[in-house]
Amino acid sequence: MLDPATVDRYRQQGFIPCLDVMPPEEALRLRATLEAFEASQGGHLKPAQRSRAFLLFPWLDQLIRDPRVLDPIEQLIGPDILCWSTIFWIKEAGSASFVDWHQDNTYWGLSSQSVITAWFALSNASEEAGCMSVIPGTHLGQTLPHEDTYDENNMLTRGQRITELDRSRAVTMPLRAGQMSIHNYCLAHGSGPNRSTDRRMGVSMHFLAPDTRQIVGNWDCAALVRGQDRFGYFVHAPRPRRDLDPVGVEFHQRASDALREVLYFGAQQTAARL
Ligand SMILES: O=C(O)CCC(=O)C(=O)O
Repeated sequence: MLDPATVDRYRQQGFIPCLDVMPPEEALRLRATLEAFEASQGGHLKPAQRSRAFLLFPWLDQLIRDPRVLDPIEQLIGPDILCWSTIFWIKEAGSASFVDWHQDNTYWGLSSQSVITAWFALSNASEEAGCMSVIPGTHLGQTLPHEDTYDENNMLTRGQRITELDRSRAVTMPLRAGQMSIHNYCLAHGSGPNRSTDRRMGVSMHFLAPDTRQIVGNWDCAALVRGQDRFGYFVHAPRPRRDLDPVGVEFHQRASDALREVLYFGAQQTAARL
């Protein structure tokens, strides 16, 4: 349960740096499940398996519905909740992968200003390992100009970065396995490389209220994870019963295509249509 001061701070600053979700051992079991899957296919996740994998893996389908994740989200956006997407953010030990400063509302094509990301740590995400940083309050200001760099180490689709930003106010959000941070998707955020000796593994979960519309493309989906959807703007995703359940895999293909369109063309279309 979030106390009123924390809710107030979230509204003003746009983030909650650290919430306990589950004990580290439980999170490390989820990590082991994911790593066993990776090993079963001979290495790492395939690029298409990074996004919307709640359609592929029952453990992730359960995490996006876990009351320990959803109770704080409900306090911030209300009782009816859709999960629009999830993304795995895995930085290998000692890797140069980073996420440049960006605001997600500039390219997700969503009509709401209140979309929330919960970033859940499957391993320890220390400053050394490249945990996330945010610039408090930027969710309330103007959307900042971005450019596409296509930098191969920038984990964002087009290597996006905010062109000018005062980083002196940045706040880091280190987490241990089993904790999560929360941020408004309009908030400027990013993360540095992983200089630690372990993989930095996290999954972001993106929650919105059902009155939100997708304004890019003709079709989009989301999982109804709590309450009711009285609007019907998103097709509801099916739930996988086992890893790579054929029903989920087929739906995931369509969902990934739709998401790719959003992530590549969202910036132009969002700017043109908002
Ligand atoms: O995992 C990271 O370092 C960045 C994640 C991110 O940009 C996000 O969750 O919106």
